[in-house]
Amino acid sequence: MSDHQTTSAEESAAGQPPRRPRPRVGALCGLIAAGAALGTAEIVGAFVRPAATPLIAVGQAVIDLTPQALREFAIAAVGEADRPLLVAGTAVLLALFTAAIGVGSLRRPWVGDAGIAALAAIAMAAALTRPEADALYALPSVAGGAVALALLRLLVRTARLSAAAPASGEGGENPAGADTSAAESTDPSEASSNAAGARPAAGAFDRRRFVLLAGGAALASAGAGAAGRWWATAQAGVEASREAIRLPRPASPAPPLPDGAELDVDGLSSFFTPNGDFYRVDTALSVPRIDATRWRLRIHGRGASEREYTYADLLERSDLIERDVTLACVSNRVGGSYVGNARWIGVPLAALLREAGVRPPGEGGPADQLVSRSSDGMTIGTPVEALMDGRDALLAVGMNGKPLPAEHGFPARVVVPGLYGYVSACKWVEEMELTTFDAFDAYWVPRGWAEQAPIKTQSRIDTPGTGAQVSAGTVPIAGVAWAQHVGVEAVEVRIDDGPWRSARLAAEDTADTWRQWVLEWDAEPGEHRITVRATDESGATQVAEESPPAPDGATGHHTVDVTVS
Ligand SMILES: Nc1nc2c(c(=O)[nH]1)N[C@H]1C(S)=C(S)[C@@H](COP(=O)(O)O)O[C@H]1N2
Ligand SMILES: [Mo]
Repeated sequence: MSDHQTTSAEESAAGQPPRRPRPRVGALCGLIAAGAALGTAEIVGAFVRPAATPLIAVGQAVIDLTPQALREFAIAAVGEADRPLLVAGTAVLLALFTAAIGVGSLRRPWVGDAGIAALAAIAMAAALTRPEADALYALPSVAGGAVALALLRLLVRTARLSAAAPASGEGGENPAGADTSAAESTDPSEASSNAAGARPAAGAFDRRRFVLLAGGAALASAGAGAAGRWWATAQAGVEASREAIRLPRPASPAPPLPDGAELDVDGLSSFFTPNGDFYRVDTALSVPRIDATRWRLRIHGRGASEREYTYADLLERSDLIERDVTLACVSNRVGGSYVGNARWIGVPLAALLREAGVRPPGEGGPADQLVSRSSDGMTIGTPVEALMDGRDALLAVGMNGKPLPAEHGFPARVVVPGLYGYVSACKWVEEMELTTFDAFDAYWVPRGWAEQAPIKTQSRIDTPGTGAQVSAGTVPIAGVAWAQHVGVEAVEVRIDDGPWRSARLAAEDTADTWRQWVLEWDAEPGEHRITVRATDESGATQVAEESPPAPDGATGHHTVDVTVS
């Protein structure tokens, strides 16, 4: 064996200058303690309250507390990656912080205690302030914090005391390392030179014992993590039960898609958006996994006699309908992707409300707002009048022939033609309360979004894409246009500053769905800007004036710049 392989324990045994643990050992202690905290919280959370694990709870609190402007920016900047980015960002901050407290606690153990207590308190506060929180939401953070506290102390003591032992009581005489820590805190770069052996009184660092302990702890945390994942798979039992559900044939099926409703153009959105491609917008960091056999929907409030429905109640009803409805998000930018079209199966919401004795305001009913609440505490406020005015407002259970995917609200969600998702489309809905707009502000309203928000008429160019290089000659320009519950009457396209030309519209499915359109363009070489605008059946044409999504939906024309050669 060569000399290069001597460990520090062997070095000290060989009488070489003993070492004090380096800062990076402290950092490692901190990181391992953090890992153990997360692993512990993960496994406790999995069995108690999955949404209460620290990364999820803190990330969720960040989502709810982030000022709207910043949120808009984050969504614009990173698109749908904002969710993983948020979790990763939280994890990185946690890693940096715990590494720092690990280093600090090498000389001042209270730094570790205080740091971890602070982290656990933050995680606990974040979990307990979730709208759906109960006392058990504190448990993952408390358990994780306790384990981290004990482990960090143990690791640091192993690194410190075993290091101090051979140096005849250095640790006892100078427990806080007062002079050394003062020197090192003024100049961090000095710390590494000290650790490199300049300080003679420091003891050797027993690497073997430390590695055993640290490795064991890391392994145990990973094991806890794996157990958590195993539980997640066990929860996929919820997924299996979802897959096994047979949706009944609706009493009123959707009429067949008319011929010519779907154009055959490369790059054009398909008429029906497959479930796997359907945009997803919600505030949930962990998708609620709800067992349909235990799910209940409660309807109550002003002017309503309380009613409760099970999932089976819904499926057994004789008034199930199937309808094609295009869903859109208010935060969709002009030309954006937060819009999709699906064939939904559900119970007419008006029928459920009538069963509860609800009358719309137009008939003298006392409630003008229906507040839907989801299992994760989202609140969405919808005008009762719109729900009962004859449109196909649904409590949906099926999406494109399948039970709702978990991401899209299983077991049941609301779908209302013509209203943006944040004022209608509550996923994972468990409660509907009849109230008034005066009496209650739903989730997004105090965050700067309009109380009521019908979907604005919009059009989008799907192909060619912006920045595309195309060859001169005939180029199909195609896309989709929507004016839910009103209907699209015309789509026009303009090249550069030329005249508006009528695009060919695909056949209309219903006024509640988007419509594809195409224009054969005789493209001439050069740089060109393509602009689109739609006119709805009320005769209103999309305005050119650009306004941002907040507070009630973006306006402006979608444009695409292309190079023709
Ligand atoms: N529980 C819950 N439901 C929700 C939301 C949410 O954050 N939580 N977001 C709403 C918004 S803003 C939109 S646009 C639609 C999006 O539905 P999707 O994700 O199925 O496309 O869901 C609505 N329903
Ligand atoms: Mo939305």
